[in-house]
Amino acid sequence: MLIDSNKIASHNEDLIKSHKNKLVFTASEIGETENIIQKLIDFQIAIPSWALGTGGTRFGRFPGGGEPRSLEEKIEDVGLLHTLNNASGAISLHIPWDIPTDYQAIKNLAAQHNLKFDAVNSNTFQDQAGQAHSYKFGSLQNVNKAVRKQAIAHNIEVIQQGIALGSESLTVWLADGSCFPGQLNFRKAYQNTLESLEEIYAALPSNWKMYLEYKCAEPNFYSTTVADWGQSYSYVKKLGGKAFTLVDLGHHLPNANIEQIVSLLLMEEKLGGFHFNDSKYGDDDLTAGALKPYQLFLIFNELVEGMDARGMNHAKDLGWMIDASHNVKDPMEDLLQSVEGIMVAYAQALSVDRKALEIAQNENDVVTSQEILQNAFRTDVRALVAEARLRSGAALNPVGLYRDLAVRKGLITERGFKTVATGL
Ligand code: LRH
Ligand code: MN
Ligand code: MN
Repeated sequence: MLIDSNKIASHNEDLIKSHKNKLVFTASEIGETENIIQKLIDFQIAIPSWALGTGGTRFGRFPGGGEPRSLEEKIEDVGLLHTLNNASGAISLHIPWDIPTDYQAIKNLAAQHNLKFDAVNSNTFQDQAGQAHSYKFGSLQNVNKAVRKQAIAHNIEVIQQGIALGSESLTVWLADGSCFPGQLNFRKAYQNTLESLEEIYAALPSNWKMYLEYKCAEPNFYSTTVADWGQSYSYVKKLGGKAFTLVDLGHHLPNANIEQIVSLLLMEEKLGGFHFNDSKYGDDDLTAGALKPYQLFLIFNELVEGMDARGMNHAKDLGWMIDASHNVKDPMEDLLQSVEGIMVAYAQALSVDRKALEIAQNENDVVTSQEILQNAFRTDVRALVAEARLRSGAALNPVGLYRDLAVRKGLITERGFKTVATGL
């Protein structure tokens, strides 16, 4: 299924008048907006292949209709999102949930949809059919060398597949840890993990990055071998210049100050990228910006400040990825909402009066500092995000157009109602 550019044009025409009014008002509030709009046009967020089907929970799964049945159909779905918002120009694959067979054909298909391959993700948190050893007691940390070797070989194979697709980064997330005190010798688990990571790192091409994602708990509930940013940092620091920490917003202990973590990792040149999502309790994987939009804004505030201070390119120097999945929404609509939530937070952070903030901070003027940030957060910047879409040929209201065109209905007709995407 493809969305005709005429359909986007006529949708935009219907909305243009009210959009332009909002834009004029936003510009009158913010002042200089051209720079912000250009940065929004350049910004792209990778879509995780595993989010295109309805996510399950351990209590059940309720597949929606027309879910993608293959990697090709996942690419088509991301292509639809990118056509609607021109901000989802990449897909992140999870192997072996996604098994590329004909690499050239997959690359061609992605190129037809203007998509790049973002980080490839390895999976040593599940056993696969026909696998010699089980990951029940961990993968890279395992006390059994044969298990570690198998997990290392899998990661190296994922790198090879990524090379064949034109990806340039590997994300490693380990479920490794323990459920009970005494189960694990922490020091040996760390050593084994480090040695295993070193072998994987050695297989990285020179232009590649390795992202090491941390998570405080789940599926192990007593200890996690890469539990927090400090532990990830300790590994990536030892590994070398191509290894970075990946921040998944849902992987922290409650009330962690994620924006401060982000600022510190950036300063240490070890921030690799993000898995955006939102949560109330744990790794809830809810829509980005759905629950704590102020936190998301504060994270972007640190990113903009820190990246500008380092002369970094906002669009290219970090890995921007979503990692969300749900039981109750159409995944495509949900992903459009996540991208919008991220872009809004980014636009708000770009609109912060940095000079005034610096002066207020240097004068220890706490009230003014807070006013500056809250003023930016409370300014409605949605017209800037919409304008970025308009200028790049995408839809002013992506969710609205998705519904008007009955995209889901079309996918169900094409693929059938009872389809189940591979993934979580
Ligand atoms: C683990 C995680 C990690 C996995 C994905 C499916 O909770 O965030 O990024 O690869 O979920
Ligand atoms: Mn994640
Ligand atoms: Mn997660």
